[in-house]
Amino acid sequence: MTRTVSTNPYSDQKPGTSGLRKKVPVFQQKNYAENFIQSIFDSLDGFEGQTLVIGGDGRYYNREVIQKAIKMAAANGFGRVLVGRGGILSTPAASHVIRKYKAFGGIVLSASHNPGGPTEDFGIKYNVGNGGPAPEKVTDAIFARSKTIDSYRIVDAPDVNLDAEGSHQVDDMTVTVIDPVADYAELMESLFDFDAIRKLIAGGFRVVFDAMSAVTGPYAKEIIEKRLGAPKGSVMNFIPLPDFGGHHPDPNLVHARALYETMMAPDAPDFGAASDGDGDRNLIIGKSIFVTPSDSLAMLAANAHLAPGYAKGLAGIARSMPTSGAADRVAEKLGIGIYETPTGWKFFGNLLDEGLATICGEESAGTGSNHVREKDGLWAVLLWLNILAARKESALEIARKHWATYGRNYYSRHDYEEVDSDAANSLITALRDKLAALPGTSFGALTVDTADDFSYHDPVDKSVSKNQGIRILFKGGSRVVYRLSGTGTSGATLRVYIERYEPDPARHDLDTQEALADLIAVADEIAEIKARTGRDQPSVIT
Ligand code: G16
Repeated sequence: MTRTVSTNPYSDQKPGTSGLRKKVPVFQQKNYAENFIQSIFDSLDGFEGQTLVIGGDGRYYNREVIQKAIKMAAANGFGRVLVGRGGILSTPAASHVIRKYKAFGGIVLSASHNPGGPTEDFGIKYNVGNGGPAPEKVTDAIFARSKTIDSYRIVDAPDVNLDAEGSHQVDDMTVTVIDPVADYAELMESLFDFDAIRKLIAGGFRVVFDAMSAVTGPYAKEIIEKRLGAPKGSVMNFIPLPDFGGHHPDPNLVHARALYETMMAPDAPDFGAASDGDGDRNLIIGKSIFVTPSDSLAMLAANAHLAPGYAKGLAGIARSMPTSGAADRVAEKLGIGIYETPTGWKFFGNLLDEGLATICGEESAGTGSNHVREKDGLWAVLLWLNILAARKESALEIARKHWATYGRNYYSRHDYEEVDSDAANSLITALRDKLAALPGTSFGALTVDTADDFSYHDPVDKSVSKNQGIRILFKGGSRVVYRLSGTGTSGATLRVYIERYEPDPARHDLDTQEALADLIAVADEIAEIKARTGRDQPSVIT
């Protein structure tokens, strides 16, 4: 039986870079999750009788919100819900399930790489029928609705048993609990040469994958150990835990330090990788080499034709604006399109749907392709393995040859986390005010060529997204980019992206921070980072 429950709106339900992310106690406030879910449904048209996919990364509060979402979907008129067993669906798997079963859309419960637990982060994101995150016009409508909502609809029904596959009736709606891994594993097998990877591994090539006690554990166990034959134990931390074992499930050099150290040791395995809370990010570390996400995008694009799923070549490459220009050089050589979008995977959706881009990537450890409409951590790992199997060279050799061919884009991101929001906002405002005066100004050997606040004109739907990051481009191709994170949940996070292009192979073995030292100093001088944030150094350097 459907109930209409009166509620009061909350003013802070504005989706960020990727859905609504808040601390668990915020989501536990009366009707907070219900309001947001009803605001999603109220912003959509035509889902009567259609399918909704629901799943999450298994973090604390996942199961509770899944039960609410199921009962609300029934009350709002969906015909069917597909939900992952245990409430689990990695973000890329959810995207695939939406596409495969022609669902109307999906609700993905995750705060990605942010920590989980009773006082940590939770998130709700809506994905549309192409399997990708809702575009801005939809998230804007959801936010607008959340500010005026006065009731939500829910059926009175017992909780669905999420732990066994099978179908149940909730009022007039069918709920099917599905295997969260099977469809995704089959998709991966259709894209990559599993025989070649199996042979590589059988020949003694050692792979280690850190699932960071997050959602990719079951996926990586099935694919890397079971289907590709890596020995038991190759997948570490494979049980998804509600608090990720107390760690940040963020695959970067800070939070995946142990993996990094393993890969730098003299007896290191051949290939190391990790993925994040919800399985869409990746970290790639070859024996003795960390491959930056920007370089990984360029190297994957340059070699993708070695995998069966991409043997016909790529239509184009897309990267977010702060991602380094390494991929641009590959696109140029291949004679294919390159697209520069704002941060946020949602901006790739139109390019993928229109067939303009095949592979996309972001500096924030996200890479993916037109196989789904989300970035995909395991996909990147498998494409690397396929390339390694085909080229019979190490990751280090592949990287060296790549730089020798295209030049090297030294690249680093400096994050200042939990900065006072007012200080961060005024830093950005002050930078914006300076932009017009910067071109022509010199800082030591560096002279500013152009400076702007990035605006994106979507070539497909013609929408315009303004204020997407401040770029300062220097003569010779170096640049500094500043933006505030749209995924943090406490204070503000200032991200500073620093890049320098080095064509000379004799200078491809420098330490990245040293290679960028002059730009790092200028980045501070122009934005007055230390003075305005009160921080002597970044919280995280990647
Ligand atoms: C989300 C988006 C990504 C984006 C990243 C960084 O990632 O899906 O497309 O690059 O945020 O966002 P920000 O710099 O605003 O923190 P995820 O993995 O958190 O979903």
